[in-house]
Amino acid sequence: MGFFSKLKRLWTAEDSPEHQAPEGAVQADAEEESGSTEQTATDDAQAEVAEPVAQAQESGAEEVVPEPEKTIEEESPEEPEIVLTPEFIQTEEAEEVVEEQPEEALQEPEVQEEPTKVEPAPAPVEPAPVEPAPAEPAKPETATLITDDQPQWQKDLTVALRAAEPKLSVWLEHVLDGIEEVGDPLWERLRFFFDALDAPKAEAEEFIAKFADWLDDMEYDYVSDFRSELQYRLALALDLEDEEDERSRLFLKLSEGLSKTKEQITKQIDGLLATHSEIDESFWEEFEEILIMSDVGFEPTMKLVERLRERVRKAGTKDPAKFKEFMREELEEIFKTGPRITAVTKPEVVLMVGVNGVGKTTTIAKLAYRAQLQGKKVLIAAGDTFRAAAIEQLQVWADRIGVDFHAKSANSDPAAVAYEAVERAVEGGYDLLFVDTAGRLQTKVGLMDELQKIRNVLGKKHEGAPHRTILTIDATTGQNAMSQTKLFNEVAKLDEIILTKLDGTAKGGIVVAIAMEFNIPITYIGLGEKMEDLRPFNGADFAAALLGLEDTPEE
Ligand SMILES: Nc1nc2c(ncn2[C@@H]2O[C@H](COP(=O)(O)OP(=O)(O)OP(=O)(O)O)[C@@H](O)[C@H]2O)c(=O)[nH]1
Ligand SMILES: [Mg+2]
Repeated sequence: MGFFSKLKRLWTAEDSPEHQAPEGAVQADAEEESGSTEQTATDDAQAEVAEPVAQAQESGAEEVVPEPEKTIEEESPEEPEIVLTPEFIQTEEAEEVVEEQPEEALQEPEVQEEPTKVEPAPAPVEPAPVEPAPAEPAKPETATLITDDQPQWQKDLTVALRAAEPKLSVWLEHVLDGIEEVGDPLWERLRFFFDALDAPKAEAEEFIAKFADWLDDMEYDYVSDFRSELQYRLALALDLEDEEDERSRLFLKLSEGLSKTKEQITKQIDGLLATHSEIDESFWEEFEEILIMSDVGFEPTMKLVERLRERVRKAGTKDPAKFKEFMREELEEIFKTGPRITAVTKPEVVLMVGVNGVGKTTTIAKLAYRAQLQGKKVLIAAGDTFRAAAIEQLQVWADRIGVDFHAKSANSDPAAVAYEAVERAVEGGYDLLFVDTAGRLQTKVGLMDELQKIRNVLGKKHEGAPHRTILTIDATTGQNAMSQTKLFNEVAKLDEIILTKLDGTAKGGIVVAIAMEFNIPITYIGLGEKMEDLRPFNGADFAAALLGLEDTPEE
């Protein structure tokens, strides 16, 4: 992310056409830059770029490529596994669960990029020592220079970028203009773009080389297949995820991802509003029913209704037209959590917990991927030693996203894995260590004891560890999520919750229930299996998307 920080000062207002330096300024700029630009652009890194193989998959960058992965079913048939199912936890039954949940073949999500936002950064031109400019007096230099000896595309691109709205998506539009496939022209364009952003060459080359490797792995050939990933990577690298540009992309994704839940909640609320001319008792009764049916749960529903009644009362109106706005405000309030202390002595240790099959392992991969794109040095540890397949699955992920991996053999002590991993992370100067854990064990008590042991070991080896204990919850389990959260919070003192699989369920109301019942921040939500489908949770956006309202631009 380092080099990209400079991006924000580029192409500033002064650079916009109207503000261009007088006379030959553009030219001059162009010249200065070109000096550095062109040189960089071409030669170096190209060689290493692997040529992605044919088979472009068409669904755009978003498709997950089927990966050769391990299937969970590899477990030995004769050891009837006792699974700690959500139901088990919910009912808090004795200790053993009878049958195993049908395990799906794990899909290996491929690495995907997340769209990042770019901010408009007009950058003042800086005078740069360029090539000996003959006749002309010293000219102010600009980030992007145009020189006579540049190829026409570079001149055109420079002009286009200068005139463009300073947003990553718009810039990318210009950078990729006319490029349809992977190949040297693509790498030259990217190098030119990085140069124009004044990015250190080594970091730019690293970015390009990693991206080329990824394209190769994915066998993507066409821009249409990887454009989204490229934007995602740039946004993370540039720290632009909060930009409006990127936010609207996310909002769209959120709205789409929540479509089933919206079907349940939004449509019903719209129907309620359409059939009531005022907010009266029958309105509230029907509203309660809608919430309960949407998996908000009984108690949270009662609380939410009470809060809304109060809000409506205070507003002194019975007009149903205002109701959604009230509800949005209330939900935003509910989703708000206090500031968190994020400063820790590196490495930051993240312990992932949750019952079987909720998405812990794939979520670790997605988080590690994000962190890695943000320039962090990441280690992931296979603390789920209960099944060999779990270790392999994580290893495949680590290899795929290019982060380091620590494991011991199957059935070894998870606490020992955690101990070694944290030691390695400290000694190796890692920024982040993710520890995966088993979601199934012989007994619930066994699972909880094990988590406790892992926590103790981590804390002994590295102060404050685990710094974040994250519970992953499968949103499709609806109300079971409540008992899971309660149970894990008692044992593992949760710092965060991540809700996965919101894309496949009408039970998204559970997000509201969790937020109301536990004072634990929801930090990410899973909207699909691809890497870029794990997104930071934004309460205001979520509330708006859930209610079918407009994005909240100021956020
Ligand atoms: N549709 C969708 N699928 C998801 C999401 N997150 C995870 N999955 C899928 O859920 C399945 C289970 O994910 P895992 O990461 O293996 O779950 P786990 O919690 O590690 O499971 P165990 O190791 O068996 O306890 C995989 O097929 C994932 O691709 C999501 O947000 N949306
Ligand atoms: Mg797992």
